[in-house]
Amino acid sequence: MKVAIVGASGAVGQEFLRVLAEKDFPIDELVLFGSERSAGRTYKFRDKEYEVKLLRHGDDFKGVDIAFTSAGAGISKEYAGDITRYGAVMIDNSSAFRMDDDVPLVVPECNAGDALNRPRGIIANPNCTTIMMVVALQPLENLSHIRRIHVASYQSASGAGAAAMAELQQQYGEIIAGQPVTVKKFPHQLAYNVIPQIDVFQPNGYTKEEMKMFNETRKIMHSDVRCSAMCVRVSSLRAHSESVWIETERPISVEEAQRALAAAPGVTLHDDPANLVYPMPLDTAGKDDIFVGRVRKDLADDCGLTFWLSGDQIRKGAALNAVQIAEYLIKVGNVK
Ligand code: 2RA
Repeated sequence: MKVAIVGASGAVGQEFLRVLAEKDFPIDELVLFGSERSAGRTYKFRDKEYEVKLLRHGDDFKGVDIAFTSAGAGISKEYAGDITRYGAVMIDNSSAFRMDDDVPLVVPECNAGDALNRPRGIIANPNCTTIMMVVALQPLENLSHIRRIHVASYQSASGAGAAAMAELQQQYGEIIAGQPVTVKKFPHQLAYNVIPQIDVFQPNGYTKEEMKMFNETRKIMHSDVRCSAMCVRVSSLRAHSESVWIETERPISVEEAQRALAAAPGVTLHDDPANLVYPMPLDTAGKDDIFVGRVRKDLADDCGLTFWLSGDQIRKGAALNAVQIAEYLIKVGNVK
């Protein structure tokens, strides 16, 4: 298997290297690509050093079986033709193709089979907040159709990339040293703050991030569900959390929901409030599963259930989900 990573120096690119190494993914040959800024850097993978090549138009993807791309929507759009021309499957982390009808949007726990129908050779990896939520929603949807979702997210600095994580840490250092605070990657200072804006505002008053949760959830779950989201940046470093309220067609009891969640692939139930057990980003960072807790009835809705989740945005929210898609294709013999 020849594997390419585009955007190898970014937070997600680096996580691809870790996840692929940990999982013993079948790689005979690995090629790393990046921008002019990162070309020439070297990274270790399974005891061998690999140099990042400059991403350019041409035949560099000839012979590549799977290309994981995470370099932004503009780069994905510009290079998709070069990447897929000779048959490589492009598993794309950007928002470039997510809502295109001829590009499947896949979370293996929900709709792995959609990955098999990819007329353009492209499979899109959903936005991190959507991935994390649908992994927890699928076992509940299997019990009773979810009609409505309300969700508030608590998104860490990592969602804005490696430089943003560094900026958050720098801000705390500057505050402690009594220096002016550097603000480049976020619309406001994030240290000691929460920012009720992720991505840009749309004409309806929601942000792009919030509309991703509405649109992507419907596509992945093949559902008419309506999802109203409020996405907020908080000063945790690398795991996102979400408060979720759902309304189902028939009422689901807390015990029934807990049983379904505990048995679901990709979910770990951490729900023992009497012993102060509930998911928190400090504990879920670096882990593969989405952790769910605080499951309870919605006091405002007889058919409502509410819960809290937390998961590593760079792993399941990005690199791990993409690698799991590739693992599925390998398992069913559908790479080329
Ligand atoms: C964020 N979800 O947290 C975005 C990244 N895709 O900023």
